[in-house]
Amino acid sequence: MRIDTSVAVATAIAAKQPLVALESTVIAHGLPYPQNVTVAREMEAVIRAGGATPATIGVVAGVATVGLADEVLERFAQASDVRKLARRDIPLCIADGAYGATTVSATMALAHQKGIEVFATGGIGGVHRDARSSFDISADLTELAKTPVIVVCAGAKSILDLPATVEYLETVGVPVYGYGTNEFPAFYSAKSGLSVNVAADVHTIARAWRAHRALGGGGMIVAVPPPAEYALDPAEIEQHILRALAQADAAGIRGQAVTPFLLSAVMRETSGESMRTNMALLQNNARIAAALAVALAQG
Ligand code: PSU
Ligand code: MN
Repeated sequence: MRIDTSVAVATAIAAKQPLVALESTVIAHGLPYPQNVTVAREMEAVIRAGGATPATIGVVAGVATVGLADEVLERFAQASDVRKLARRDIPLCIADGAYGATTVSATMALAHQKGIEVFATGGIGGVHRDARSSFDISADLTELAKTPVIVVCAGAKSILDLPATVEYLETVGVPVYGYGTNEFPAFYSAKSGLSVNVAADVHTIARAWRAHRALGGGGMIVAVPPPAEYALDPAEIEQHILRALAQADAAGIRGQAVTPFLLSAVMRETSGESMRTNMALLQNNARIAAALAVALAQG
């Protein structure tokens, strides 16, 4: 299978320099224009400033691409014909010669093909609140179980059943480390009431990662709380989330459309405040991912 790389990404891979993968679904289906392309560029800049090479991943006219060019980022941010790709959606996107934005699962799969071990994003998918009846569990979790990539994120949004998500990750053997915290962050807020193991710094994570890999482990989560000055009140967010869930239910939203629907409904329900939190934590995660990639490259 053909996987194109940008010159910068190819050069960094050849020289064994640190790289950080970035997803494109957060651009195409997670945030509105133009904030989506602004934050995509800011994340790339933060990673370069941290001494690593950013590799934003997507499928461009049927070609899996690691290191999207800036004009392609712009297209992903604006176009309505960009598919949302979980791992299982990549093959048909390639066969159709279509455009596709990669979710966490698809980004991990393609990053791993190029040997990239660190990936920064906002929130992972997980077990949905109605999973007992809908069976809706994100493919991100099964990908984390098998594909050796470290996902630096702010936990997951509480549109999901966070306790069930954390339990699932334990069941399938995914280490979940709170970055300087023993609590799994709930994206907008640092607190979820769920305990995880603490990782003190990137060097500790790098050592744990080598041990995990030596044991044949798959993915790992480094969960970073949102920067304190941008964190929002969990009780207030819950009210917005309940309204978003009710809207999704009333509209009969199912399957792949559920997460993008809930994300935009929560965005509508909350003010510009939640957008600022979202952008701040994406940048913060990119910064920590770059430091981790540098620590791993130092051996
Ligand atoms: N959560 C967010 N923002 C996002 C996503 C999740 O706060 O943009 C995106 C990611 O790409 C994630 C995907 O991999 O949604 C999960 O979708 P699903 O629940 O359909 O598996
Ligand atoms: Mn789903």
